[in-house]
Formats: sequence, structure tokens, C-alpha cells
Amino acid sequence: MHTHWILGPGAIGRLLAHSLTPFVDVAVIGRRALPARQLLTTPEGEVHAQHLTSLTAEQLAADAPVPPAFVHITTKAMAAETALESLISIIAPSTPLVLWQNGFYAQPLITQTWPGPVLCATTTEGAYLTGDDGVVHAGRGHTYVGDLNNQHSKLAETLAKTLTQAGLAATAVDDIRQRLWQKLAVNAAINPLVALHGVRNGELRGDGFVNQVVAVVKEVASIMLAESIQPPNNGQGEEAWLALVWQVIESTANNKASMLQDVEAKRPTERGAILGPLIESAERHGLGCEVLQGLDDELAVLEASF
Ligand code: KPL
Repeated sequence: MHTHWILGPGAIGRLLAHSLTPFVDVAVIGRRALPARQLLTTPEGEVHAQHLTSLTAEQLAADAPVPPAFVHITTKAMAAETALESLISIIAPSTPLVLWQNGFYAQPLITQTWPGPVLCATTTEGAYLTGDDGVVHAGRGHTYVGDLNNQHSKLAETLAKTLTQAGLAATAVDDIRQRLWQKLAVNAAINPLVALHGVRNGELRGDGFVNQVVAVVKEVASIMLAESIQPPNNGQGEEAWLALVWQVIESTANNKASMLQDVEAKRPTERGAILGPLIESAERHGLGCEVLQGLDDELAVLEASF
């Protein structure tokens, strides 16, 4: 029986744990253990109770555990590296990691520093927590897995097969870098604006915001071109990016974006993983990024007030 450790008991971590538990041996690792009896509400509204193994890193270390086949890191982007450090003395350096973070911060960092295989996953599965013992699988999506240097395609295929068997449709891909940046582009156009203005995604369609969305996408599109990231849906440049952003705004109109949820909970945002790589890239390529920099500065001021 393969062992999957899930480091970070947030919504995606718990959705993974619920889905994988009937098929593989799973341990959820967090700063504190969760109640053993956990509830999953399916997209169809059914509620399933399941016992999940939940431990702290200290408890795991004391147990002399079976080496894991995969360690999934499902923390926020800026917390992934520190979370991994908590397992350094427990897992072999050859252990395969799977990074589920938004943006493009944790992925290159950990790929460069971890000696073993590092897979990256990007998912459109929708999930949110309802407390210490509940997660809602709000909408089914698709997960893509691959590694940044295309050296572990077999491993990505094995993982995609396991996820699919567990009910989370997944595909192994050889262009995960493109996919991570494409998601980052959409996140950059939506998340900072809704977080700063305290609005749901759909409100960006209003007169007060349209020009701001267009201004962000203009800078993002030129950065994507410099990074050789293909515009979505076989489209051309800025127009294709803008079309995708409006499409996501439409389909997630009622959502409170993750960055808005962080701001409301007075948690640090993922600006460093979303705006950070864009600003760094713009500087490297000599491109203007005043709008992105302005959003990052405003978010920094807001975070400092928490
Ligand atoms: O992924 C998202 C997020 O909330 O982080 C978007 C696409 C903005 C949808 O809410």
C-alpha cells in the first residue's frame, strides 16, 4: 500500500486526504492534529464521514513511519519551504514531493533545492473548509501534474493515475511551467484587485474596475510574451489573456477569491508568489510594471496593518 503524506491540512489538503484514503495509506500533517472523524461534502451535496489519520511532524517522527511514496505540500505558497523543513529529519532526500501551491514561487525554489523528484500540480478543483472537521468539495475540476525540468514523466503519470482513481481527474503533462504561469496570470488580474477592494470576483465587471483589469492584463500579457508563455486557447497576445480573465471572472462571479479570504482573515497574502514573479520578470526583461508594482505596494501596506 503506497503512503501519501499531505503536509498542510487546508481545503485542498483535506480534499486530497478524503479522496485518497480509500485507495492508499494517507497521513495528514499539520501544526496540530485534527479531529479523527472528518466530513466531506461532495459537489452533489452528499456528506460523507471518514476517519483521516492526522498527525504533527513531531508525532510522525516518534512513530518511525514507513517511508512515504509521495509527500504532497498543500500549504500556502509562502509557507511551503518552512513546512518542508519540518519533515527534513524524517524523510529521505530522495522522497518525491508534489507542490500544490499557487503562483510561481515555491515551485522553482524547491525544485532547485530538493535532491529528489519535485512534481508540481495545478488544479481547478474547488474546495473550502467549514471548520476543524469539515471540507466542502464545491466544484469538480481537473488537475495537471508534471515537473519543471521534464525528468519525471513516469512519476507524474503514476500520480495522475492514482488521483484519477481517487475521483480527482488528473493528467500528467510536459508543460507544467506554462500552466503554472497561465494560472498565475489569471490570479494576478483578479486576486489583488478583489482583495484590495473587498469585492467578489464578478464585481470586477463593473464600470469602476474594468479599466483596472485591462491595465493589469496589459502588463501581464507583455511579461508572458517575454517568458515565452503561450496565450490561452490558441489566441493572440493581450486580447487572448483578457478574454480568459473575463471568462474566469464570469464563471467565478460569486467567489470570494483566495486573496480576499486571506485579507479578511488578516493572514499574509500570496502576493509574493503571484505578483512577485511577475515584477521580478518585468525587471529582468526591462518591461514596465507600474500597475503590478502599485498593487503589490498597496497589499504590503494592508498586510502591515494586520
Ligand atoms: O483562483 C482563484 C483564487 O481565488 O485564487 C480565482 C481564479 C481568482 C477564482 O476565485
